[in-house]
Amino acid sequence: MTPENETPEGDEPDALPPEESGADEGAEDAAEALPQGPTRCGFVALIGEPNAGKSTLLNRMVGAKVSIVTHKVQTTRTRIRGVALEGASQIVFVDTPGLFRPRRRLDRAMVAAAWTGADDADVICLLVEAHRGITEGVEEILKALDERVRKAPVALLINKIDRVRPEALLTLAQALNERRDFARTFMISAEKGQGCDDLKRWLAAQVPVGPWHYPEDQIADLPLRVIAAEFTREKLTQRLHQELPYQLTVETEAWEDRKDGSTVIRQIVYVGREGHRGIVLGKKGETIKAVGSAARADLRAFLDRDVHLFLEVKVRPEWENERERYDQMGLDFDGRKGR
Ligand SMILES: Nc1nc2c(ncn2[C@@H]2O[C@H](COP(=O)(O)OP(=O)(O)OP(=O)(O)O)[C@@H](O)[C@H]2O)c(=O)[nH]1
Ligand SMILES: [Mg+2]
Repeated sequence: MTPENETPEGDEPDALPPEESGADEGAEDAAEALPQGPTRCGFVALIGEPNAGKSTLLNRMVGAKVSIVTHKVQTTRTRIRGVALEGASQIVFVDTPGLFRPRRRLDRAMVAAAWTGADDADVICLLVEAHRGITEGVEEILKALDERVRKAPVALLINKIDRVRPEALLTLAQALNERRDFARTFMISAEKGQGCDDLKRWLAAQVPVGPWHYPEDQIADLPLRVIAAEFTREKLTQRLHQELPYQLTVETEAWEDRKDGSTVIRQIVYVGREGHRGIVLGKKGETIKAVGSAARADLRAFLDRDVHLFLEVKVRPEWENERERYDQMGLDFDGRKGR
């Protein structure tokens, strides 16, 4: 990944003129995609209850799978930045862990990371699930928004509109707008795409004028080894039941890009108990084998190269209380702030 703050062209892309924006590479139809007017760049935080569809939306906006998605709550554990372009705007979407009432240390670190994402954003998008409406969790988030967000505009995104009848949407939008003065309300389906183009165009106009933070072809700002570990955690979460997905973590231990064009990745799955190790391995190692091949397929697509993935499962009873594990995830051990 390319370091942050590296600009797409030279030192002063402040008002990136079209002829310096990569058009000179050749293709005539590239002219159509040239940024119009001064460049813009800013951070858009996606917040909401667990499972609201934040990561699904980030991936749609970026156009690639950057953040993992499962049908279970509390999938995302840290802030994940995905970069999207719209006209002359570079929009840095910040996916955050869901906001919920934390119980354990890991929960506290996750919720702190989510709020840090919101505090640092130019625009905040609050996702509310259309079919669930104003839950207790949504109420709490609205209250917290009132208390801590004063400057940044907050847009309301009613997500999963494919799951409800249109009449219900208007009532929900009205009720939420009575509760808070949102900068805009969008009805979207992050999964199916409805409303997402409008949302992206609007956000592109909201982010401040300024140079792009990332090179034109960068889509994520997260170390590759973390993305790789996340892909494996997604597959584990999809296959394991009850509390187990919440009681494990995955770390990339070794990464080797070989001359033959392939990459060798070694990862460790940390679990809290011996019994959990057996479940993660599965009968004759079937579960871990299936997880490995599904994760490898995602990694191949993401890296666009052949991948050899080796997974090891280790019992580490205290992993949730080890600072090192949080550092690896980009979380603050003390739950004060995120990355
Ligand atoms: N029907 C429908 N399902 C959706 C939509 N958007 C997301 N989902 C599903 O909702 C579930 C949760 O999606 P995620 O993107 O992981 O949600 P999240 O807000 O990132 O969840 P956490 O990381 O746990 O906070 C997944 O099963 C998605 O496929 C949508 O527009 N319509
Ligand atoms: Mg998520």
